Amino acid sequence: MNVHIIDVDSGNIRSLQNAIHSLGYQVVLVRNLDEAAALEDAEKVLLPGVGNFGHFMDQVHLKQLADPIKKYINSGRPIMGICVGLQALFEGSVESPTSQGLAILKGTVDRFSSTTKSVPHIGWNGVKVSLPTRLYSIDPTEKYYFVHTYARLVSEADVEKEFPGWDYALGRYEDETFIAALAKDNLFFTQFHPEKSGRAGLNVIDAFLSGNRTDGVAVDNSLSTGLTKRVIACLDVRTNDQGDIVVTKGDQYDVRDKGDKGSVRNLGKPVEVAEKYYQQGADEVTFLNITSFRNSPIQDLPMLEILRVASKSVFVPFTIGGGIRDTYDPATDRMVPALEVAHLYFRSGADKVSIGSDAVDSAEKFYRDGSDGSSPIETISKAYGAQAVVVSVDPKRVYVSKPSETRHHTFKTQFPGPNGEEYVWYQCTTKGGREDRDLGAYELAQAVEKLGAGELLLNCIDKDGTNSGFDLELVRDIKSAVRIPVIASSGAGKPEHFYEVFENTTTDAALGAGMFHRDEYTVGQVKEYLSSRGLVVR
Ligand code: 1PR
Repeated sequence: MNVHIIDVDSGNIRSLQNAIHSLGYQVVLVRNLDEAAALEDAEKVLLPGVGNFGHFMDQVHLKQLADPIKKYINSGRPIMGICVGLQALFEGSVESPTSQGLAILKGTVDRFSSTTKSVPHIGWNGVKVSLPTRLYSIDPTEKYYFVHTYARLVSEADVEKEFPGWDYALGRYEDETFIAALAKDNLFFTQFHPEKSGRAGLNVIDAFLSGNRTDGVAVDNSLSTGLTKRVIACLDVRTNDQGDIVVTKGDQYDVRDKGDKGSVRNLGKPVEVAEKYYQQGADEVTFLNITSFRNSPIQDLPMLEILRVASKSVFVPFTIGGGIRDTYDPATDRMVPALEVAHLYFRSGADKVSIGSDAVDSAEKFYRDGSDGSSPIETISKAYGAQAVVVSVDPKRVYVSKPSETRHHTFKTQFPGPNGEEYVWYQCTTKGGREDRDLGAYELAQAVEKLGAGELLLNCIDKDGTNSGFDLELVRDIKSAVRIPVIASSGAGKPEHFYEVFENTTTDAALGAGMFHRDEYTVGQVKEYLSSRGLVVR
């Protein structure tokens, strides 16, 4: 059977295509009015949406796809919307008040409150389902991957009244309850990404495509399981001296062996390593192309190829970093905007892009001149949504005796410096730690949040590769600076370190590299340990 996907260029649809292929179906893309003619005979349609509601709906209207979609829906044939595809059901969204939804349901989509929690809501969340279960295998004992700032908020008490006749799944994000899925007659919509939700998500897509709406999953049905703690595996990728693309790992960013030859450490092939971590239960996989400041990503086709191949068998979110900035492309002799570079990655299977060096430039410019909407963070965030833009920070510790010695934000450290200095600030670096900048990580975090970043990947050069645990002080300090989620990174050496950072800070996720690459521990062992200590993990 052919499965038709409405493709309005809204983020990563390759993963959805790959998920459908892996289930044995063919995909036909519907990208404009001409191609919409194929909907006349379509049997199953998917409406995936990622990112900004306004961008998504405006594209639907611009490409004249709203009427063909409504016509298809009115014919009674099955359609499944995903993420913004669910939000499109409503009349509009506070995200883009001037853009019109499909208005199949009354009301608008709201924004999560960030008063007491990180927003966007990113990660694996449990759901509660209406009974009897008629939601295409959505299973309350599983967790599903959500990534969104906006949602249809609802109270548990009112949901039946507000959505009469609909089967529904609800998610709870701390103090707020939201619609996680809706189904009625031929309509099925999920706020989560089934194509990024591992086996549990593939089961949902499979049930929809095979028309199996009721398979009566046994339920432990409560709203108690909210967002889990995410464990992320990170692959630093670069070309070694033989010209092969390898996973490597540095000590404090030095990736060369200490011996005579000083060759680049080779810890495996990127796709194989990513598959290994997916099988072990990694909640996300991050690829950092660590030499991209020299090699233009436009020419870096192997990196794109790695993503394309990995996304065929790895069904959890991918972040890709390295070289996301306005770039000169010698092949076409033109400047390629960062938005276009990001687009290449999204089309190849990335869910988020991570911006490192360029974010420091943008933050400095922001403090100097304010914002004019042109920075890569802003342009990518506007088109693909804040949740698709991660800023990767490479800070290092600088000691001072008293705060007045520097204009940067400092705090009192429990680990005084070599001369007994009691205060520290964290200096931003660029180009893989090679260049020091006159900007603190705290100030950077606040600037990039204002510019539209949706998450911070917080490395720490002092801790990288040391196996001595995360820099808890740094994590706490940056968490206090922003409301967007923070991924703690650098220093993980054993499962206890993950527990320590989740218990002693409010970090949203924690990332490990070396300890996994050297096979000292598996991701599964980390999660088992966290679970044994009472933390909720997937
Ligand atoms: O500046 O936008 O082109 O992005 C370059 C990206 O590459 C940045 O995200 C930067 O952090 C990364 N990068 C550049 N050089 C290096 C290097 O190691 N020489 N790697 C590098 C950063 C740090 C983490 C690492 C954790 C965990 N690697 O990603 O995975 O520290 O390690 P551990 O668990 O073994 O301690 P741009």
